[in-house]
Amino acid sequence: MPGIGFTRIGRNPVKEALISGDATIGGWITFSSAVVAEAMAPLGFDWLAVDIQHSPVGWDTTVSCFRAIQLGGGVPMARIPWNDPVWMQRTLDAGAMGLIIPMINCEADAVKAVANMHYSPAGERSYGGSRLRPYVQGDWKSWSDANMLCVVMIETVEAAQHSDEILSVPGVDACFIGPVDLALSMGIRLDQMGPGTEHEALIQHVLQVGQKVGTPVGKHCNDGAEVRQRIAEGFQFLACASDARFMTKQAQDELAAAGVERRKTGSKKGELY
Ligand code: 3PY
Ligand code: MG
Repeated sequence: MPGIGFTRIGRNPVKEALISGDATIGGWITFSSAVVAEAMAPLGFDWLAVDIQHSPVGWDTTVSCFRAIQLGGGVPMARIPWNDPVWMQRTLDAGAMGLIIPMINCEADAVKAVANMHYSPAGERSYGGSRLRPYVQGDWKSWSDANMLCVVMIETVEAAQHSDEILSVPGVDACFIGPVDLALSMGIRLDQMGPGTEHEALIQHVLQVGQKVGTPVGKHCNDGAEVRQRIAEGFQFLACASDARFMTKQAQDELAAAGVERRKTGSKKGELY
């Protein structure tokens, strides 16, 4: 009996799209649930990131989320807790096809991140039992070195000031602006972001640098309307809010539609999650 079979993974379509100059739209999994990841995966996101940095997700559940995303036809990614070889190498082995790496503040941080995405001789990744290996086309080492997506986060003033060096490091596939940490690093309140602010000027500065050096720029967006606006501006790697934001917003809307005035505990202006 042949069984139901599985699809072999050729190229990483997110990496290909970015290289072609296209925009990609991702979803953000904070609910620590493979069932949520499975529900999100077939909806049409180009990639889905499990947020290991800012959610209580455990290791086994992270693996289950990657499986669920893959099953639904999405590209599994993760935002790891730190620019650390242990997190990077374990998360890649667990089945991520790309990593979003927080707090990359200088060229050396970016060089370190890239090194841990690649096996020797190009990098410093240790070789082990990677979960995706049976699913890819061809030789695992070559596939992995060519297809893992390295996305560095620009989320401090220092990072924005060094964005030219950071985004010029070979192997940095894209950057992803974290607007909230960027605001905190500027010493401003979260309601001081938006059009006409210094915060927005820094975001646009990073976009211009990315376009100058040829590295795609992304951002975590509040909602679909912002994703659309940022794509029109030239951003290419956009995350649309989060699973938690979708659920709480819908719940609030439905309660309001039902005419129920209850506690207002939902996200406030400037909060992504
Ligand atoms: C931030 O806004 O700081 C983020 O990390 C968003 O993902
Ligand atoms: Mg952040």
